[in-house]
Amino acid sequence: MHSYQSFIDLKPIVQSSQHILIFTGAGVSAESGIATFRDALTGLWAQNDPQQLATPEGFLDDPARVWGWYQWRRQQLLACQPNAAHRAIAALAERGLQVTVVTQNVDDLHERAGSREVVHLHGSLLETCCFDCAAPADVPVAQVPLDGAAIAPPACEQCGGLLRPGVVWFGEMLPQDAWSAALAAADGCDLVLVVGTSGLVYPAAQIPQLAWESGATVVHVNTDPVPVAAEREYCLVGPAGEVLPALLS
Ligand code: BJW
Ligand code: ZN
Repeated sequence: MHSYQSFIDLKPIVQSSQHILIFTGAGVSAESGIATFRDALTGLWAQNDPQQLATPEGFLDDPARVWGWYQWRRQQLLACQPNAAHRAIAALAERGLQVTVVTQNVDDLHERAGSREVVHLHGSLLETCCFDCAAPADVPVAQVPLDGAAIAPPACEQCGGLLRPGVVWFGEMLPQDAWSAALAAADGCDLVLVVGTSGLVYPAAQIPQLAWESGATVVHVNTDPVPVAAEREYCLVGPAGEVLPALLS
């Protein structure tokens, strides 16, 4: 059993891989100033009830509370920049090997760092669609500073329904094309880097497991030690913005 490694031990595994799957969660964006969900103090779910803010039922119960909260998060995102972890991941694809980035994040920091074709399992904070008819809508970001207070969502131009953020809430299906792309990458990769995720949310959390079952090596990069139970599974403990540039250089 291998547990907490030095990145130096794992560099040869990276160097000998042909297809690397990068599977990311909120921790990869933490050093950009975006809150994670489950940090005990600063996590979004430590300070807010996910049943109220991240379910279809919560939205229908109080659309303005939910819309205002997401508009505030969207405004925060536009003020944040990609960090060294996003940049190291984008640079990896320039080395001529196949890299697939599958993220649970609703931010666009992988794209802004230069990663192309990012698979978003949980949608995007920057997209908006109709709750009723799913038509996409273009909603500009508010210019006045927001604080998360309630704001009534605009109406859909197609059907008059309420507009909602283009993210995946609890109880909702993941986008079929994104899920299929993630499954294909899990099946075809020889190395998965699991960066900054608690691995608690399904079905996304199955992706590293499926890749391992298909024979891939799994390396976790996390500020908290991740228990590793299997062969071909390792953990690098530290901030992604420090570990990934060292591992992938
Ligand atoms: C660092 C760091 C640094 C910090 N460097 N590391 C099987 C069993 C039980 C339940 C279910 C099941 N299957 C499905 C479910 C239900 C549910 C679910 O999984 N619930 C669990 C919580 C128990 N799943 C769903 O409902 C999904 N849909 C679904 O299953 O559809 C089928 C279905 C339909 C109808 C009925 C039933 C089923 C949808 C899940 C959608 C999740 N949505 C959210 C919100 C998105 C919008 C928004 O942003 O508001 O997605 S929840 C939230 O969690 C967000 C994230 O993508 C997701 C994962 O969180 P993540 O990224 O792992 O963040 P954290 O905070 O948890 O962890 C951060 C990590 O980083 C930590 O480990 C830190 O240590 C680390 N870290 N700084 C490196 N600098
Ligand atoms: Zn509509």
